[in-house]
Amino acid sequence: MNDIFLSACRGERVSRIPVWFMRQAGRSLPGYRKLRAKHSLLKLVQSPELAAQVSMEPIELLGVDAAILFADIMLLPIAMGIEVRMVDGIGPVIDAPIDRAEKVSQLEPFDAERVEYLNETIRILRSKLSVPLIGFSGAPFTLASYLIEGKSSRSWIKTRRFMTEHPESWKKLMSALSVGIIKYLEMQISAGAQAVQLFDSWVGCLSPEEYRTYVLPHVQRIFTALKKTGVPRLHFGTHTAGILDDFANVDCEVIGVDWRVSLSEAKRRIGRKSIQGNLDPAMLLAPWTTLKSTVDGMLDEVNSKKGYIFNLGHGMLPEVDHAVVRRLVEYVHSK
Ligand code: 1CP
Repeated sequence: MNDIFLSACRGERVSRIPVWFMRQAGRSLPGYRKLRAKHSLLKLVQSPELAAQVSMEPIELLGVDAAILFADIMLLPIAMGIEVRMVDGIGPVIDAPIDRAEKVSQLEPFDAERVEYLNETIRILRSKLSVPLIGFSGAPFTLASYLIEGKSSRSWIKTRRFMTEHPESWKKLMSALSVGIIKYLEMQISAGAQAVQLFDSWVGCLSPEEYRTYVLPHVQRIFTALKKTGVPRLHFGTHTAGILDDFANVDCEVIGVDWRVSLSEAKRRIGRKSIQGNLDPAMLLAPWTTLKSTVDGMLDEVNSKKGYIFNLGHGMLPEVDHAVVRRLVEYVHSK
């Protein structure tokens, strides 16, 4: 069993730096693409044998030190009674978004039966994997942004307007999501997930003041509730340089950062927690010499085999060549 990822999460010294990549399962990999040619994303996610196969592919092909459950952040809203369509080339679409304060009550309590298949996927993975399995959920802000906007956004105007116009309804929405997230992650941990990551992909659009007022208490509640499970808890977001002091000030083991902040600055602001990141995903498309010198720079800044997990600063792009990624994993392992 290779558990250097878990050791690094807990801040222990490891023999070599653990590596995994956000969005490593799917998109860029040949086995996944073959399966996707035959099945929809939701069909794959709901078929434990196939989903497990997708989670396993990067372990063999890329040589990474952790597997991530093949699922999507939108499974939680689905388990809370929201109808979500996954549209190719766009992402999640909600035809009846929560675009008015009265609609918050449409969100039902988390119903584990609606995502029961994940337990089976996790059990299959645990019986086959020789690296730890990471479970995950979207964070309340990022999930709320899809529920309110109805689809992907790069300005989140409706979300931020909702937040300031209807602070009480916003609180209700964030609380309902947080309770659901806790149950959802507890379910994954009970089934065998050995670490959990909260993806707050879009929260970096907020000011530090907004983050503290509208988001932080809810995220804190989630991490506090999960402490008793004993598994490492990872908190990831992008564009978080402006809010990093608050973002990192939650009760968790690992903070994931993107490439818009240097690892040395992030380390300074994060303090004693472990750090995960932060290669620009586009760097995987650069010539090897450029990629290598960027990675050398990152490793120089970290300068330690304690409390560091090599990862991207955001998800792996579909265009990447897995031979390059494998070479990179071997290179980081050799350092
Ligand atoms: O490693 C993996 O790719 C497998 C598991 C996984 C994960 C961790 C999927 C499957 N989705 C996610 C997380 C996820 N989903 C996030 C958080 C991480 C991030 O920021 O990238 C987010 C924001 C989503 C929402 C989502 N689902 C999007 C993004 C839309 C946007 O606003 O930009 C998309 C395109 C999807 C569909 C989806 N989910 C997963 C895959 C492999 C796909 C693509 C489907 C396909 O084209 O085959």
